Amino acid sequence: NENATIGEKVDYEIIGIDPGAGLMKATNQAISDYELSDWTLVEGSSAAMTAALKKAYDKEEPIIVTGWTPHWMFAAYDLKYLEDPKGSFGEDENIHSIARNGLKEDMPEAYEVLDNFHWTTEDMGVVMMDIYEGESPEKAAESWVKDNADKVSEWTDGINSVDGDKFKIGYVAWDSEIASTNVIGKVLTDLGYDVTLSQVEAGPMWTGVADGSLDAHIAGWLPITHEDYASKYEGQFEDLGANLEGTKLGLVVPSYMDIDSIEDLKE
Ligand code: PBE
Repeated sequence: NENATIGEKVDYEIIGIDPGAGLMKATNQAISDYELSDWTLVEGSSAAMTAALKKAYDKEEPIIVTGWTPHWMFAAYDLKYLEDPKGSFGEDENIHSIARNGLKEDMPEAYEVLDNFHWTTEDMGVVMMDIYEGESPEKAAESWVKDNADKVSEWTDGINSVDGDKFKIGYVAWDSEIASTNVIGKVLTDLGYDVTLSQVEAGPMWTGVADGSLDAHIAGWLPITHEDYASKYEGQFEDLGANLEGTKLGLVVPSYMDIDSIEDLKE
């Protein structure tokens, strides 16, 4: 129906991701800020969200998803963020590396690598596109590490190898974090660690580092998106600072849709 409102066209649904994601909290904030009480935020996963996006996009149907940058979907599809004049999704922020307390003393080599780890959205994009195009995360990370030996050596220069020490990194199955965690996993493996990449939900990822069952994660979106988790465990982890700058969160739609702002969802 040509005259249907955007809400009617998409059944008043915003396609979300995993409930523990900060992006879901921000979207609920937007629903409240923009008085979108008729709308439902659908819980699922990153993979389900991108599958729904692909399905709609291929048929040029309307869809509204929760999205973030860096993400391969902006390279794969022609998409736009809806303007957010009320600022529900906050400002640009950074992704931080988060170590458990005591890591510096127990495993100074790994600690140092994590402390040095820093790359760009373009770097992460290369790994993400590789995975999107069908490469396994391990192989995509391996290729990036091989092709970027200079960058990697800036993280590892002067750091001694170790002999099979166990190292456990937590991560959530967000496309951006699948890419980053596999790269760091490969770098630590090359340094001699026996690395486990442990896939968990966002809450358990922060809890695990706080209680020491995880050695680290490199998926701390701060200061806004993971603010609740960071303040809950204040003092129970060490923030090693940003590993990537220039992120963004918001509601994302295909460019062929005739709306520009979250305010347009009100009609
Ligand atoms: N995300 C987007 C994380 C950080 C921002 C899905 C990668 C989250 O929402 O918690």
